[in-house]
Amino acid sequence: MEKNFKRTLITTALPYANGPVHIGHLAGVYVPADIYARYLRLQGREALLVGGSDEHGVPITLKARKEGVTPQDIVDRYHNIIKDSFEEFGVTFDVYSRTTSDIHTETASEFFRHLYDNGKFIKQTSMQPYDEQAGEFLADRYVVGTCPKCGFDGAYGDQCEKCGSSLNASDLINPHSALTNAPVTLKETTHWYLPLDQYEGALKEWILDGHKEWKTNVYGQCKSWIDLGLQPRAVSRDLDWGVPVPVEGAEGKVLYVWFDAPIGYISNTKEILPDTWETWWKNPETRIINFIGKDNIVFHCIVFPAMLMAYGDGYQLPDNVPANEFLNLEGNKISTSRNWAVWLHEYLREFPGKQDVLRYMLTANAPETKDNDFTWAEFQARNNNELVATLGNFVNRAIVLTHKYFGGVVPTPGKFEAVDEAAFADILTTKTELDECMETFRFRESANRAMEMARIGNRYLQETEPWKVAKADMERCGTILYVALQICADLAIAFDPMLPFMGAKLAGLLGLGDIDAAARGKGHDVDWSMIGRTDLVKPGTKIGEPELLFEKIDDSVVAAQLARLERIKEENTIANFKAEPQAEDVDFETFTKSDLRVGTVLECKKVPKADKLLQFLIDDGLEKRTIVSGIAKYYNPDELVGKQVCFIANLPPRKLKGIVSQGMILSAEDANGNLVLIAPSAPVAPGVKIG
Ligand code: B3M
Ligand code: ZN
Repeated sequence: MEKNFKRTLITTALPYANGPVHIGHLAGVYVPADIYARYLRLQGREALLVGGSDEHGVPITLKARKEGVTPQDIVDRYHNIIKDSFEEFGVTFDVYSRTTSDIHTETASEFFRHLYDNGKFIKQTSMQPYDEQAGEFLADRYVVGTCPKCGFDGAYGDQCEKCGSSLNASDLINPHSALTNAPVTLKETTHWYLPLDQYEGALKEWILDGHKEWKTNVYGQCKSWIDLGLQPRAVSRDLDWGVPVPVEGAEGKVLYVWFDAPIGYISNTKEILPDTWETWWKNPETRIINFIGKDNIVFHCIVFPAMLMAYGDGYQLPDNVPANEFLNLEGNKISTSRNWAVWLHEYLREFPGKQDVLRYMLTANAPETKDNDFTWAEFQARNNNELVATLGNFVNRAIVLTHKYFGGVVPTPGKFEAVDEAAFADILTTKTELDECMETFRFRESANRAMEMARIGNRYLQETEPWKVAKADMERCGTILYVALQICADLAIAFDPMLPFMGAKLAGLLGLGDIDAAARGKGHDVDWSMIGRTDLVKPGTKIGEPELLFEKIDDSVVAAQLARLERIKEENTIANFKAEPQAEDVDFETFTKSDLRVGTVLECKKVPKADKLLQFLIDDGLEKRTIVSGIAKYYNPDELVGKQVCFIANLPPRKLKGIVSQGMILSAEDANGNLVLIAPSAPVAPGVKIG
């Protein structure tokens, strides 16, 4: 399988610039891609990491309409937020551009025109969803309705975000317009189609026969698409936002966003390498890797490759498409529209200097083979138990002891003993495993292998006890610390792709040189192959002062994040609440017969053997009355004494658990399904009538 590639072009799915990026995007695409790029560059292998924002398509225009601004406003706002947050997060893009750039418009137009001129498209007229009220065709997400597969009533005309099925507008139950809510009608229109069926044989041979090494989730999806039989796919849309279809008679039509977006990888390469971009796209010695999420598999493995085959001219197909599954957040699907996410730009603000903690969490818990859950409790545990207690602790001990016994100068080692040789050998074995994981895109296990090196370090210090040896044999103590410092240097390099901020700090402390430059392909003080060497940190080097690499995260931090999510849940429930239809009218006279009053709580206690019931003694202005109410789960009885409540006074008394209840206290259900008492907004006299 391994060919002799000279360079690697790494692309990352272009996020829609209709919102900031969140942990789902990071775990699925950007963290693994950056790890891989840094890993290659640290080896001195040539790599290019290409990204950018996807600024066309219905996701953008829908958002613009919702806010009453132009699509350009939306993409300008989010492109900048996304770009800046990636940079601050340490993602080493060689280019991060956008699909509204001139060079992209030119490149995508030329691509279409080339296929058009070579007869690669078919032109078809068909009936398409249309909104009579708005006078517009309803492309993709402009049609909403009920998913035929899972019954979700907010499914889009191209996809159900609840169950992930890929759909056509005509599959939806009760399809209506996202613009006006009007029922969808059909109107005739003409589009260009890429006849995917003509590429079926070639795709089969390339993927099903030629790439059996691909991840099973990716290979499996490709196989089921191909087995179902490929159909021609429209590559244009009736929209006014996008790259105009560059042929005559196509007024009011733009390229389908999934036609232009992957060409963005090419345009963005051209943008930084105007003279040599073809080396990255058309040279068989270049290996192309597309990092994406699972919902983009068909576009990257079937549609875009068919476009490249249709274009010809030496365009290379990806060698691998290591798509990840989805990350959930605290048990629920991440959703931009429901604000159910941890947003990168907010994380950076709330956790300054803690980029590596999130990078580590998203790597160690990456959804590589199945959907995974991000929980704040695990975030805390991985930080406290792994980054602080295992990695940070080992490095700190080695550095502190070197300062304590050798004034912070790397000691000259004596002869290595068996335990020293064994530690070096263990590091080398672990490095081989780490390499294997990195090469096969198994970054979860890479994090585990790198952490294993810290465990090797901790075990080594535990076994050799330099703090005891120091009392009797300073030379041996020096050898032990020398070995420990070599392991620290191994950790700086081995972890750098995953934890680049820690890597740079530690490399600096140990005088290894500029590891970040090496990981960006802009210098080469440090090389991956140095891991495991016995002379990485030189004797006589003055190392930096001990400083903690990671800090403990308190329970209160987790609690604050969970409280924030609770609030979002409540906001969503309130926003999505569907009020019951109004009850039948009652005449005024009937209504005035009900006697609603305010009362003051004199006493309140739990009803024994009834976990739902509270027994109230109410001052109702006339006398005292007892009312039993089913709100024990939501209130502590002591808190209610002295409070005012509203109640229906003239219901016939009824017995509950042997207690005669004279009336009913009014309450309503809140967003969490808890009952809340209804009370006057300012104190009134007990017995005052409501009406
Ligand atoms: N913007 C879909 C997405 O963000 C799309 C990816 C384009 S990659 C060329 O999931
Ligand atoms: Zn569905």
